Amino acid sequence: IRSVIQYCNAQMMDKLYTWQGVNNALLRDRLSMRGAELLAAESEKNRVAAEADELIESVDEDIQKLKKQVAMVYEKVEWYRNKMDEMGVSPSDIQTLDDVKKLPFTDKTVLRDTFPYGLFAVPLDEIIELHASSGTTGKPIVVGYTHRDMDVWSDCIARLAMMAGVKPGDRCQMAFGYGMFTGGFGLHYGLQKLGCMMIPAGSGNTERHLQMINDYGTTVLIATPSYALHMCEVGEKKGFDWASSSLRIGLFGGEPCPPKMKEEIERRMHITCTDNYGLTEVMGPGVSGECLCSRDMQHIAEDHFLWEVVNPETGEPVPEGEEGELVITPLDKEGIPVLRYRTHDLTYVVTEKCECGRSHARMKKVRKRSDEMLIIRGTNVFPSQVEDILSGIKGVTPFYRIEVDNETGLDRMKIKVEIEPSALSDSYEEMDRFRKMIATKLKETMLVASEVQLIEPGGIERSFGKTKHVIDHRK
Ligand code: DLL
Repeated sequence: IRSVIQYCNAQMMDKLYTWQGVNNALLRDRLSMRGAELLAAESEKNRVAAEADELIESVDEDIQKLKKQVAMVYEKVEWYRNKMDEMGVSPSDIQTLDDVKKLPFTDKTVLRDTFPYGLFAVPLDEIIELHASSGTTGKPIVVGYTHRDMDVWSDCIARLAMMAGVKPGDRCQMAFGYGMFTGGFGLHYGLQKLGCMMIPAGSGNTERHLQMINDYGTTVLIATPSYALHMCEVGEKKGFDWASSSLRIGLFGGEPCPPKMKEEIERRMHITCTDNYGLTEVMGPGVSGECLCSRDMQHIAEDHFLWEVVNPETGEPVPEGEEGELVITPLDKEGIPVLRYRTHDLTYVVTEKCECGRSHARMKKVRKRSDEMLIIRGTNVFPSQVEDILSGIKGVTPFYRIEVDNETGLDRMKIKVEIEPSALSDSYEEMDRFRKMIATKLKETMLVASEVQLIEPGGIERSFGKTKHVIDHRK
């Protein structure tokens, strides 16, 4: 009996040990899983903490820059000093980035009223270059750059070029004009700083541009998107072989580049292109640029520009991600340091980190301006709406023109739509049906009738620079 009991005990102990073993193993496993989780959580915590530190550091740097900038502007620019005194704001009121809201807005009229040098903050012998923007009416707007401004500008351009994949040694052919326009020289200096070879062809003479691409082995083209599209057309007519040309990248900007237009240029030229944004009053190109991850957005150079998005009517901030007017304060401009410049460009901004790894906030590419809105018989119409509708219609080219008048006492909108050769027909009825179909589509979205006129292929004038889509005879 004793030995049976001993045998049973031994069996039970074995089982017990086995269970304990299994339990311990499970426990150990669980603990190690938990350990791994904890480790992962710890490293995530460290990553988030490092990102937060980086953010705090960059915000801190921006605050210091803003404080310094406002103090300098107050001291050196009479217009701002008077304006801030009038508003009861002093530089010491600026302690956080949010305090920027206390500062006065600046718009084109201020630059016009103080033309030419009224807003300059340094003696003219410290200015090494002038640029100007003609605008649509009245006096031009002139801006001046110091040595340091030119340095910062070149850095911003080199940055946007690298975002597009441009590298030192690339051969960059300039199709912007080298005049007072900021596009030509701005990109020229920045690309040289990056170590690229500049081919300063300048604007116009498309056939010569095509010849130069082949002769010099151009790898990067700098142009407005509409001119790039024109180059496609001319190239195709002349039998230029885009597919085997040396061209790899397009750096575009200066005017809206709708996604479909960009896709079309990329497809026809066999290149990758980015669309880059900027404006003369705050620097020129280089304010924001597109990376290759989020193709419809542009990273703002936040270390040099403080951005706000405001309701264009009230000037009040709108929540993140909501469309409004972009307002920019350059943080380290010396020559002409404007505060809270109202761009009139409508966009929204997101601050979440981009897949490309860059942490600078991204603005949605600008498609419309608040001052470009047409009011036709009480209905608001943006040219970008017309563009979007036309881009969805087969047989229509991206070239169009809107003409508005009030000759009869009633607003009239005529939309000239250029068609592709494939859409041409000998039958009047067929062409008229096509025209009416376009007019119906436009009316369905814009809620206002327009007269559509079909224009033969190539019939709408091409521009070497920015394309003017609207002629408003009422102004
Ligand atoms: O166009 C600066 C520039 C030159 C940017 C070349 C990029 C490349 P402005 O002549 O002063 O300066 O015109 C500025 O053009 O307020 C926008 O309305 C429009 N704009 C500029 N770039 C873009 C873009 C230069 N990428 C005005 N997308 C701005 C949409 C743009 N609009």
